Amino acid sequence: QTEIRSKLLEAFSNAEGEFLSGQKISDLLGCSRTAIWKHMEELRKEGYELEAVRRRGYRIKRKPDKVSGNEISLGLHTQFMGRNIHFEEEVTSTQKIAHKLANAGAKEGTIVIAEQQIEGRGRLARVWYSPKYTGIWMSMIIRPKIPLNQTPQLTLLTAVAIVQAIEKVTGLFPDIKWPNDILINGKKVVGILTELQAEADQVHSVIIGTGINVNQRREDFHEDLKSIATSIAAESGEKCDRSLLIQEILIHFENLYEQYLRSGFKPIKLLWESYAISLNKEIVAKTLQGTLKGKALGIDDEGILLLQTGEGKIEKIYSADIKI
Ligand code: BT5
Repeated sequence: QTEIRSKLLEAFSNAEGEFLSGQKISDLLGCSRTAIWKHMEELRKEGYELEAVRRRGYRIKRKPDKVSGNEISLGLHTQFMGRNIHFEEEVTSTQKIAHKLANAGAKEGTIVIAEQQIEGRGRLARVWYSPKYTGIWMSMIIRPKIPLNQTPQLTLLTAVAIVQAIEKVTGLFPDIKWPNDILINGKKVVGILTELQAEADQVHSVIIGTGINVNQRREDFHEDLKSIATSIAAESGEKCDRSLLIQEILIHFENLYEQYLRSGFKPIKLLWESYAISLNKEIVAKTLQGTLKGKALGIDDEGILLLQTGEGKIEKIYSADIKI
C-alpha cells in the first residue's frame, strides 16, 4: 500500500500540477483503470485534494496542509506555551508521550503534536478517532502550583481558550458542554482530556490533551460517529488552517492561564458560563456511581457541576457524561 502510494505521489510530483492520464497511472501502478479510484480515495483521505477530468485524467489540486513544528513556531506570539514543540507524524497517543516528557522534566508550555494517533484515547480509556492530517491532536504540559482539587478547572479553562480561538479563526460560535466537550450545532467537535502527575498534596504536572476535528468531511466520520461528531470545516464549509488555529489556541490559553494563576477561577468561570449550553436545563448525568436526572444549576467555584434533582436536593457532580 505505502509503495503504491509513494509511486503515485512521485508521479504526480513529476507531473508538476499537470494531468496524469488514467492509462498512465494504471501502467505505473500495475493496476486496472477501474482500480485507480481506490488509490485516489486513499490519497483523498490523507488530505490531498484531487481533480478528475474526463479524457484528461487526474491531478493534485492541493496537498494536505501539514502541521509541523516549524509552521507552528513561525509567528507564534506566546511567552511559554508552545515554545517547546515535540512533533511527530504518527504516535500511539500524544498523552503518552507528554507523560514521558513531563516525567523527564519537560518545561511548562511544552506541547506534543502528531498528525495521526493510532491509540488516541478519551476519558475512561474510550477511543478517540484521530485520522491523519485532518485534526489537531495535541497535549500541553503545564506545571501550576495549585491544589489537586482545583485541577478540573483547567479543563474548563482549556475549553474557553479553544472556543475563543475557533471564534477568532473561523467566525463559528461553538458551545461548551460540561465538562469536556465543545459542540457546534449540537455535535462534538472537540474533546479535552486532563490528566495529572501528582502526589497526595502536590501537582507535578498537568497534561491537557485536546482533540479537535478540523478538516474532516462529513462522510469521513465513522458510521458510529456520524450522528454525534462534526468538524470545523464541515460546519463552516471552508478548510481551516490548522497551524493558525493552534497558534490562536496557545495564545488564548496562555492569557487565560496567567489570569487564572493571578486571580483564580472566578474570571474564567464567568467566561465559561457565557459559552455553556447545559445551564438551567434538564439533563441526565451518567456517572460511575449511577445516573442522575435534574436541572443543571451551574458550576461552583471549583468547577464542579451542581445538579438539582426532582426532590430539590442539590448534588455535586465531579465527572459524568451529560445528555441534554
Ligand atoms: C474526550 O473523551 O472527549 C477526550 C478526547 C481527548 C483526545 C485528545 S487528542 C490528543 C490527546 N491524546 C489522546 O490520546 N487523547 C487526547 P470522552 O469525553 O470520553 O469522549 C470520548 C467519546 O467521544 C468516544 O467514546 C466517542 O463516542 C466520541 N469520539 C471519539 N472520537 C471522536 C472524534 N474524533 N470526534 C468526536 N467524537 C469522538
